[in-house]
Amino acid sequence: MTRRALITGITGQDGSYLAEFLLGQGYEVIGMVRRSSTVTFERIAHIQDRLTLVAGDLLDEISLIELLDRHRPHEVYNLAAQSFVQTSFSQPVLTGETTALGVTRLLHAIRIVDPSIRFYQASSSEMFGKVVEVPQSETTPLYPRSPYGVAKVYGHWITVNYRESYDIHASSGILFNHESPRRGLEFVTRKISNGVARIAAGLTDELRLGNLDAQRDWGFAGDYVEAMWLMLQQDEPGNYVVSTGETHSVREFCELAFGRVGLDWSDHVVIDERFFRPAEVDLLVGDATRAHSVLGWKPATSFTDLVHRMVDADVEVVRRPDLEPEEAAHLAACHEDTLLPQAEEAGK
Ligand code: NAP
Ligand code: F7E
Repeated sequence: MTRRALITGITGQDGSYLAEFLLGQGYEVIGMVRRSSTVTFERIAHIQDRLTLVAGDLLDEISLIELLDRHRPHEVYNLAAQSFVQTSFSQPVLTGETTALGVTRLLHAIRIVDPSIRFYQASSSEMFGKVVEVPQSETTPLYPRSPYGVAKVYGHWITVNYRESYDIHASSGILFNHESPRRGLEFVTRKISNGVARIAAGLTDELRLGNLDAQRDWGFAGDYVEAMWLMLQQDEPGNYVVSTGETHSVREFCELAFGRVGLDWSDHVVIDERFFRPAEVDLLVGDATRAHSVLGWKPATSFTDLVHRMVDADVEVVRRPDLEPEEAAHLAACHEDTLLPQAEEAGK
């Protein structure tokens, strides 16, 4: 029997890698997409003819019940969220509605339609926030530092609650930062790789960043989606940290990324107060021992390979013959600025 999986957030970075992975495992993949005035299928265009895309929104309970009832998936991967920490400070209510309450809406739809559906919740290392121990594992107390982190704590605990209350096979993957050439342009890794490519092409000379001291445990998104699937193949649901176990600063990311094209980061990076956050997460590093021992999962991509892969891909994008480099650069710059809460005041 062909297994069917529903992915919410299929148009996002992780959704596209997970869809590829599940198709490779022989799944029928259903992707939930929300209505927008422009097409948002860039990341899944290459596999779109193998997917069933259906309309739905985490803000609308009825749409969730109806699509589960119509498509009867065996597994649901809830990747949809307002996922940008900076935006969660300026849109805390929307972030709570989507990233927190959206999880309850989906879990409850599963409970009504078919409680045997297996459920994956995309939890986050942002839940550890102001960390109380190093490294962070499944038992580390949570101390979120942003409305996004708080919303993810809610999503994590409601997943545990539906597991314990209604016997739903609901797992929570506590994933540390994972990146790729498909990462949104507003996240720091892609902002750096894209900036490096634009500077190397002579389109601009500077890259404006915030806190260079922040340290993250950065892995490759393509490696991490396999861990999501493995969680739903276990006899018992559970919580799992997924991470590399290494931490690096934003400054180190810059050094490697600029170095890849023979440039010195300190000649180009400009510190801009607008990119600092009201409350920062200073240091994240995960202990994925449980994922190693129970799931047999290990990351395959090193930090250096990840940085090089992202820079190489952006150098290629900037060179793309079908998109004028100026147009690509302009689009990237506009995108960044519209996400800043202070953009209007700054006249951007
Ligand atoms: P992403 O690229 O920002 O993708 C988010 C997805 O959610 C997009 O497909 C977006 O659709 C969709 N979405 C947003 N609001 C929605 C709504 N109201 N209803 C339905 N869909 C909605 O995020 P990602 O990096 O792939 O991350 C996937 C998940 O993992 C997220 O839940 C994120 O919070 C979590 N996570 C990510 C990381 C990481 O480092 N990447 C780490 C830990 C946890 P549109 O395309 O229409 O905007
Ligand atoms: O910031 C610092 C910033 O926006 C990383 C999401 O996927 O991972 C992601 O959240 C660090 C922060 O990711 C800039 O202050 C410096 O300390 O790339 P980011 P994030 O906030 O860690 C977690 C696990 C998720 O769950 C989230 O969904 O970099 N930083 N200068 C900057 N960050 C940005 N975005 N832009 C800067 O100019």
